[in-house]
Amino acid sequence: MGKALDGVRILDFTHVQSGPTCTQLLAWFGADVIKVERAGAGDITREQLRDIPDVDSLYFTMLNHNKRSVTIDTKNPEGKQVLEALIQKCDVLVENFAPGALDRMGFTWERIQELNPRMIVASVKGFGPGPYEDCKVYENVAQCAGGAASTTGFDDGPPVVTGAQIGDSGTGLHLALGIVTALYQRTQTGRGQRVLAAMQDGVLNLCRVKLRDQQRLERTGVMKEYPQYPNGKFGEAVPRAGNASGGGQPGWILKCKGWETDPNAYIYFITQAPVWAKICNVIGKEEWATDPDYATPAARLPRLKEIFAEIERWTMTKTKFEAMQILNKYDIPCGPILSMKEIAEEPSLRQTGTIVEVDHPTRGKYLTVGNPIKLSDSPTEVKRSPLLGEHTDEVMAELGYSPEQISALRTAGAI
Ligand code: CAO
Repeated sequence: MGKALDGVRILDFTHVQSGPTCTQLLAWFGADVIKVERAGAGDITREQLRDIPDVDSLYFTMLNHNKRSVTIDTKNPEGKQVLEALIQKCDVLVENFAPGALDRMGFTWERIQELNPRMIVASVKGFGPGPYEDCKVYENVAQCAGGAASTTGFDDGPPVVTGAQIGDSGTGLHLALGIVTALYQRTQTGRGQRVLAAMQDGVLNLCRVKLRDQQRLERTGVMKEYPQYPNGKFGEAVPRAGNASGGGQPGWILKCKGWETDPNAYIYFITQAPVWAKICNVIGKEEWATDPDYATPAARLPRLKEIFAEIERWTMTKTKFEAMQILNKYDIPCGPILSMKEIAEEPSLRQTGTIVEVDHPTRGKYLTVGNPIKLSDSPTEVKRSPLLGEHTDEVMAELGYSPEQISALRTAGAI
């Protein structure tokens, strides 16, 4: 079966996490992704957080599936010529170097346009134009500058970053959408264009509801679904909301049976208004369904702490999975707090290809997260990440270089 992006060639100049997540998605959708790395070194993540000596790390392998790897020294004049040949052959160049690095290499937007006017140049940067545009940025910097850290954690503690890599992988997703959109527009215009996804912007986009709350706070001085209400104080900026729901249905994380020894024996419980009477029945507080102090969402808001404490008395008598089973019978929205171990072992995630076991020539078998986006006419087959320079000769031959030329370029240190 064909793939959605069959025939699209991506010159993948990405490294670390944000850019590689983007090009991995495009590869899963069928694009030919040619990853350019420096000979001898490669993407720095190949050697970061290694669990097996001298073997590509899980950090690298889990972000670079379905790609080909070529080594080119793009600062060597002959290496530059190889890169020029690749620019002429590819549809998209994706990069996430520090600001200005591509220009310093001699590949400005103008130069790339000269070489290939259809080329789409897609970049991840930490910040868009403005005071921080020249800064190097990693995940947690973006989380802090994009509004996530100031709104995550508990009110009596410091700002907290989240384990979800919203700065890196989140921005990679944004960039991937920008690229396929630009490819679509190119079918009308015949022209390439620049695509920029700034990590601060990507994080802020994911924190959209917090900017909503900032404006609500400025207008009303209070946010009744936040744990600070009714007894705490609100300041000028959106506070950290602990585990409160970001939406209009109050929720909280509650202890389940075994919480004393299992750090993940918890459930997220949502007191959705339409099922309030069912919640009251399940927890044995039938009278709350009609009591005017509890019967309406507005009446419940100042009593959320007391309500969740009462629900928790019930959840503590059940394991998180028992609670799930009971609550789901009544359509009460809830979710178990799953550990990574539980997720890795979950059979249904294996069946859908969301968790995939991959074999690697030097590492052996390992687990990875497959494509979270499922296309019915373009199924994803997850293929192992390339070894450093594994496809240099193959790609050079496709560019028209003879074996003798390839060998000369290698001797000259260009590839
Ligand atoms: N041949 C020769 N030189 C190469 C090369 C190749 N194949 N590939 C890269 N280089 C060079 C670059 O040209 C650059 O050289 P100059 O500094 O002389 O211009 C140099 O390698 C290093 O690039 P860098 O500055 O991007 O790398 P770094 O490790 O210092 O910084 C990072 C890493 C991530 C902080 C930075 O790239 C960045 O801010 N990127 C944008 C934001 C981003 O994507 N951050 C998320 C990363 S994932 O957490």
